[in-house]
Amino acid sequence: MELREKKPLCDIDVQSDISPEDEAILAPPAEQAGEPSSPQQPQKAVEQYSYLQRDQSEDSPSNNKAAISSGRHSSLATPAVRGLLKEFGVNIVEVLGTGKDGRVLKEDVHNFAASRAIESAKPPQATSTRPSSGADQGQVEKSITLTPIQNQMFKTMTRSLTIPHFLYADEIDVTPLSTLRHRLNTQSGKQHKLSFLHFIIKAVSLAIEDFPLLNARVEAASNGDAPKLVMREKHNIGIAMDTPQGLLVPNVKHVSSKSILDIALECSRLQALAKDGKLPVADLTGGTITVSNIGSIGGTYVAPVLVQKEVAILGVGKARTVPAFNEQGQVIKKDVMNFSWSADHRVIDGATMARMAEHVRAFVEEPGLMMARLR
Ligand code: CAO
Repeated sequence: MELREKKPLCDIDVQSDISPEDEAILAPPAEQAGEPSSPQQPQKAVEQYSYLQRDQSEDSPSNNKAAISSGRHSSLATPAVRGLLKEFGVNIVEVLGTGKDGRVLKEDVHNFAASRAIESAKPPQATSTRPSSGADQGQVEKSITLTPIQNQMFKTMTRSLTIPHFLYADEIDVTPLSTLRHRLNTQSGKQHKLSFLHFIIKAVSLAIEDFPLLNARVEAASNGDAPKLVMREKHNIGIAMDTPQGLLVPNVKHVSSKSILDIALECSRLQALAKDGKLPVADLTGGTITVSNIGSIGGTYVAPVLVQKEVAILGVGKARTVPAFNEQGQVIKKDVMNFSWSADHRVIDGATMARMAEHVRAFVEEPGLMMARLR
C-alpha cells in the first residue's frame, strides 16, 4: 500500500513530557491525602500592570474572572507549552485548552496571545449612545469601555484611596541644580543627559537612609493579627511614566548603590522599554517609594495618590523662574519647583514627613551636599 499523506497516526503522551507542575496537579490534593497543605502557592504570571502593582488578593483564583479552568486537567501542559506561556507572559488558567481533557496546546497559547494583542491595541469602544435623561435634554451620552490600563488603574487607585492620605507641599529652590545640570549636560553632550528627575531620585534615596520608615510597606491586619510595618533595605524608586499605553510605574532598583549617571542610564532604559510597551514584570514590581514628575509636562502642584505597598510618593511640579529677595534685600531671579508629598497617615505623621522632605530639599537645593554623601 502506498502512503500518500505523511500524517502522524497517533499522539503519545510520554511520562517525561509531564512537567513537575503538572505532576503536582495530577497528584491527589495534599489535604485529601491527609497531609497539611503547603503554604506556598504557585506564582502566577501577571498579565497587565499599570499605575500600581497588583495585590495578591487579585491573583486569587476566585477573583480571576478570565479563568476558564474547568477542572484539574485544564491547567496541564507539556514543558514546551509552559515555555511558550512564560514567553508570552500568559497565565495558563486564562487559556481555553482544546487538547485532551482540556489540555492547553501550543496553538491555544498562540491564539490567546494573538487575541490579547488585538484587544489591547483596540481603541476604546463606544458601547452605547443614548439621550440624557437629566435636565439637559439636548445632551447625548456615550458609554466607552476602559482600556486595559484604565481598568487596572480603576481597581488599584480605588483601593489606594481607601488609605488615609495627607498632602505636604513645599517650594524648592533649584537654581544651583539648574546651573549644575546645564554645565554637566553641556560638557557631556547628548550622550549622558541628566534631568532634574535623576538628581531628585538620588536625593530621595539619601533621605531614606535617615528616614527608613518612608521606604517601608504596611502589612494590614488579617485574621486577628495586628498590622505591621515591613522595613525594606533596598531603595527601589518608582517613576511614574506617561507612555503611549497610559500611566506605568517601573522602578529603578537599588538606588543607594547607584551614581546619578547610573540612575540616568537606567531611567533611559526604562523609558525606551515603556515607550515600546515592552517593560518586563521585573521592572514593574518591587518598588518601595515613587516619584511622579508631572512637571516635565506642566503643572505647578499635584496631589499624588499612593502606589500600593508604599507609604509615600513625591509629586514634582514644573520648574519656573520667579523674582525673589536675596539676603541683601535685592530682587534676584530664582528657579523654583514645587514638591508635593502624599503619605500614608496610618503610619506616617506630618512631622516625620516634613523632616524627611526637608532632607530631600537640602540635597536638591545644595547638590554639593548630595555629592558629599555619594559613595
Ligand atoms: N520642570 C521643568 N522642566 C522639566 C521638569 C520639571 N519638573 N522635568 C523635566 N523637565 C524637562 C527636562 O529637563 C527636559 O528638558 P531639556 O531637554 O531642556 O533638558 C524635558 O523636560 C523633558 O524631560 P524628560 O521627560 O525627557 O525627562 P525626565 O527625566 O524629566 O522625565 C518621565 C521622564 C518619564 C518622568 C517623564 O517623561 C514623564 O513621563 N512624566 C509624566 C509623569 C506623569 O504622568 N505623572 C503623573 C502621575 S499621576 O497621574
